[in-house]
Amino acid sequence: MPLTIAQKIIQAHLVSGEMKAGTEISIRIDQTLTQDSTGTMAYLQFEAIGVPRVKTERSVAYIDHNMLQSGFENADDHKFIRTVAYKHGIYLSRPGNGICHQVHLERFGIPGKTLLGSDSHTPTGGGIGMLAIGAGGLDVAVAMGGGAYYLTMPKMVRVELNGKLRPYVSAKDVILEVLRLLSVKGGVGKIVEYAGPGVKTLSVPDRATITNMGAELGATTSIFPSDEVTRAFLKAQGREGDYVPLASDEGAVYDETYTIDLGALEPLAACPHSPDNICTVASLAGKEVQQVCIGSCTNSSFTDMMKVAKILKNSGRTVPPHCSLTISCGSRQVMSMLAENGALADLLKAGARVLECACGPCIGMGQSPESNAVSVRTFNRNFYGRSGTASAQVYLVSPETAAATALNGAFTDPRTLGESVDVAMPERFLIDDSMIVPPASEAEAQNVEVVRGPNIKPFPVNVALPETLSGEVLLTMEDNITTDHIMPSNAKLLPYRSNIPYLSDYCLTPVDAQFPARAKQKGGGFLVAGQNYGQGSSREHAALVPLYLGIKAVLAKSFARIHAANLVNSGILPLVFENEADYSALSLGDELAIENARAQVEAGGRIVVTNRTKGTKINTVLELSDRLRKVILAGGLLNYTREQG
Ligand code: MIC
Ligand code: SF4
Repeated sequence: MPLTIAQKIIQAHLVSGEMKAGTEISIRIDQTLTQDSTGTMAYLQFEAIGVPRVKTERSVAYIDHNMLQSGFENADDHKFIRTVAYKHGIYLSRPGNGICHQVHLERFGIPGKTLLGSDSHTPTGGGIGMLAIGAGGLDVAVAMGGGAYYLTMPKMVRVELNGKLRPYVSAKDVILEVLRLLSVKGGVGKIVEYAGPGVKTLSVPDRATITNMGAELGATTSIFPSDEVTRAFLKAQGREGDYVPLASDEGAVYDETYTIDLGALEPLAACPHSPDNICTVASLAGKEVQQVCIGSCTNSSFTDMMKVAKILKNSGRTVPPHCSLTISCGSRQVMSMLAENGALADLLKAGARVLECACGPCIGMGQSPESNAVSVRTFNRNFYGRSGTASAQVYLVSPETAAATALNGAFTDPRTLGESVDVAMPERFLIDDSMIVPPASEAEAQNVEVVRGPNIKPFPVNVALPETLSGEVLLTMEDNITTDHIMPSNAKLLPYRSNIPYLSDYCLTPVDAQFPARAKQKGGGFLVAGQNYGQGSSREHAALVPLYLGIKAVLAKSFARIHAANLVNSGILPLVFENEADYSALSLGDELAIENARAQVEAGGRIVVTNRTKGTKINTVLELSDRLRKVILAGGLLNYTREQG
């Protein structure tokens, strides 16, 4: 049978199940990555599993998120990650070496391999032909321990790219167009594969920009073929030996197909507060902008930064006083090359505030804009409040649009700059892996002490599912609630990623400031939500903190993939309304109960929820495999894994 690229990789890694869309499969994981803001928890869970040394081909721990050290907490967590990685066979990419996805693409990614990462933008690896999937930390911990990764076999989407991008239109505009076509929930349960003659016109960093933001479609992952462009990139990284060609078979079957004429695209922007709220940059032209931020795992490659440097240099100008321009390179490799070829000086001359190679403003780690600011970013998420300034309006654009906009302090279509800027892919990148620390040898590892700071608190573990779940509706929410709503992350809160009790006072506060106090006073209860609940990040804190607050089940119209998995891993029931009209019939304070909960979960399928206040019954569906129902019965994945020995 002819196969798609993703199906070929899945087939080669299949541990259980059949490649039938919608059914549960499990796959062997070759590589894992963690970053620090999810990693501390993932390594605590890895320790709890009790496997002494990772069983993957390559596991890498990155430190790139919690970089502002305004107290001891982040530095202590870095030390924990450094020592735990050294002990258990994990490579460490030290703080300063760059953003996990960019560095992984440069130094470790291999076409045809599977990569599981505790970060939702792990699909960046799809740019080099990896099957790269984002997951909660516990799933990554299990994979490090040699366990298979379970997922629902996705449907296949083909995006056919024709033609060639015009000057000043770039990869970011391609993925913004895909978001316009499919929306933030259009990719749930699907893998997006790029194909067609346009593919060869895109470099690996371009492809990685596109697969990176496939996360915003809710897709399981996105992937490009591995071709001569991939080979050239790997060769320039001194890794030609890692090259493997990959393409879909003639006649491979896709569930959906879209066609994009690259030559017809124009510069686009995602408007507040959703990555699929797309308009043209031309339609925003002239709107004043107070901040421009260039970087993040979406757009921080050498070629992106060179284009920005050239645009700024060609203008000969400095950004106007009302507009702040920040630049964060994706990796030490990128920044070193800019330093060596003089482009860094061009950026500084234009007035850029050059930040360290890290996530930085993308996760609100500093650079929160002024009140009511218009902030234009090359990032991938513009969710409400994520910048750290609740009143800010964040737009997502390409590096070219960002540079042109910074120069004028107002939205500018980069095509108005005139002659195009061309940046060739380097034939050789500057290779220096001295900030990557290999793990201790097995013998040496015995004597390595893992150092835990006082900020590391035990994480909550659920109990086996009781016979009856009861409690009040503690919050009702709209569609598209993000994990940034559920567990906000910013410079003030990120240092507490290993301190669930502390974080619990901020849970869902962007929706309702009273929620944590109410949940604590009522001793837990239920959450009610609309479509696509939990979209965005992979942070399992968005499940662990509700668990700590006593949340028993979430009733929603639909769930985002990673968040639903994190809820199950925590033993919280993700229930989907059988009849969407029941959503509006639920009110804050309604007393709900799930009677015979164990028997209902064991039977699978429908779960009946009683509304004791209104005297009604609500039918919901627990769309889980037999194995996941057992996970729920055990009170979460950790209990289940222990039960299985
Ligand atoms: C994000 O972009 O939202 C993050 C921060 O990288 C998260 C991970 C986290 O919350 O630590 C993600 O994308 O998974
Ligand atoms: Fe870091 Fe932003 Fe990428 Fe998340 S999306 S990994 S915060 S750069």
